[in-house]
Amino acid sequence: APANQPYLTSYHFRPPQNWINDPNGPMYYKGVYHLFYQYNPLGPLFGDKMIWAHSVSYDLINWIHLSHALCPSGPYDINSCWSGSVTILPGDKPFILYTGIDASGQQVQNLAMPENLSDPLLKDWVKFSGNPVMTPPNGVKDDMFRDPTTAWQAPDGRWRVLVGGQIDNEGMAFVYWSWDFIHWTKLDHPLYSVQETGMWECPDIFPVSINGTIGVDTSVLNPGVKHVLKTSLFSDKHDYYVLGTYDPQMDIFSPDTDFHGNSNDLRYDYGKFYASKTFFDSAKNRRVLWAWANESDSTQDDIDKGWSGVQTVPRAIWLDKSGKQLVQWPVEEIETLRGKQVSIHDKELGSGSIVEVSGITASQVDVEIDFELPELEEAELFDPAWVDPQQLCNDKNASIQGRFGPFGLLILATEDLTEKTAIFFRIFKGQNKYVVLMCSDHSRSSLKEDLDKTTYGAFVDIDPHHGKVSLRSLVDHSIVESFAARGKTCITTRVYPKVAVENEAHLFAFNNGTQSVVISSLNAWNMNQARLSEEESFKL
Ligand code: DQQ
Repeated sequence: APANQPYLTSYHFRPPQNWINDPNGPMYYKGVYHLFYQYNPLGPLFGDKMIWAHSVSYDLINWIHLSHALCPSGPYDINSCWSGSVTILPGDKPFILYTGIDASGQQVQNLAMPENLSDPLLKDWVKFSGNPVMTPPNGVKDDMFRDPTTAWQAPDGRWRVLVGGQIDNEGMAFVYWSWDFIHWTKLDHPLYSVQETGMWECPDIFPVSINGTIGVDTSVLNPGVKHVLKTSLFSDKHDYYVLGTYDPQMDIFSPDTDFHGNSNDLRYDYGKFYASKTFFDSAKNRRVLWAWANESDSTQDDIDKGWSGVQTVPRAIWLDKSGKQLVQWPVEEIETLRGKQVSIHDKELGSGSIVEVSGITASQVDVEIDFELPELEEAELFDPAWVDPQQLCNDKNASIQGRFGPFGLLILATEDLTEKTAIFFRIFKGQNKYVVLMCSDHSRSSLKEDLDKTTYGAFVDIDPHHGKVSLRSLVDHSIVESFAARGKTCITTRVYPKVAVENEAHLFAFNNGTQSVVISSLNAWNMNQARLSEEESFKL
């Protein structure tokens, strides 16, 4: 990164400058990955003329920035082109459905199509002359109606699409029907709604295979799949999901478990991860998840940096064997950026010990660590009143000694540990099972002030009795994406160390519990920079 830009990421997707937020319309089309995203071409803060920027890739890692796909132009989107999705119609025809902020400030849904289907990069997009195709339904406020999903075709041949909204603080996903993708009719009832959850932004719905990790097209409906419904809750800026059954006759979604939109519910990620969207990647038969990771620094910092926001590393997403939750793992292509490797094997971490992982550039690294656990009989008792894992991580931060844990990694740390981001585990003994807590503690992440240093935490649904717990962290200057137990629990965080930048950054494994744990293996790789180029420079 340039000397005056220590927080600029090296392998996370971002434009050269300015504000970005939600990923829009990701797709794989004829050998090319497309990512559109919310972008303010005028500066580093959110703007009142948001557009769809457009980039393409052959591997989801290296990207070419193209000209903007959608900019405000007609009465139906003159005040912004907000989030939406792509659906590939039969005959290989991609259609964008997006939210326009119209001339009167109301949220409407619009269509756009590629100008030239034989252009391999689909550079130019034409807005449908009949826009808008949906306007806020009766009883729905003008600014509570947005973010259409990828549409799916039910067995009756009719297209369905969801649009996020709320009525009287009841968050919901409206369903629209169409035979031709142009004329849309709203169903009387929403697909699903939950009281007191407020505005539902960026809903997503997709099938997952019940057996195995293979992803399927959004329209697939058979006994081999179940459905995921995701909502981005505007009120608390988290992406929640629930597993359940989609009934194509009634067009309703029945969740397997209660859903309230609070800390008892499942999230894709328990850190900074919002407005996410998935797509089916037919090249590798997987479902891929993108999300926006906002900054945690101040508005003034963003103005000084000239940029704000990155996209997370795309993740493959599938149903866990338990059938009770999803699992996410960075797409395998990210491993092509791995350079120099250092390893540690069979190293005991006694009480209070710390081991430096030296010989790598710790500000830009992919690290995987497997801990081997001893007999857990003596674990601290878990108090059933501890229902909020984030609070628990806050109360028991990295400096508080336990029995089994805290143990984990100290990331973007100074040599003297005055700065460090601690990603760690604690293990407790519950009523009839052990409880594994994962924490991402940023309270000491920077000597700088004016940063959001909120600690994040979540439970990891594994049985540590079997002796192992693993952690992988992707570190990229100001973002750390961590995956516990091979992707069962994920926490993404933004951190801005003052001293522990570039070559001053160190990486350690630590154990601050009274009991020893063993690093059965640790592998860390320097990460090379991804190529993010403008189209012109790419041509050279
Ligand atoms: N961001 C978009 C909206 C969406 C929100 C505007 C979610 O369409 O509801 O940039 O971050």
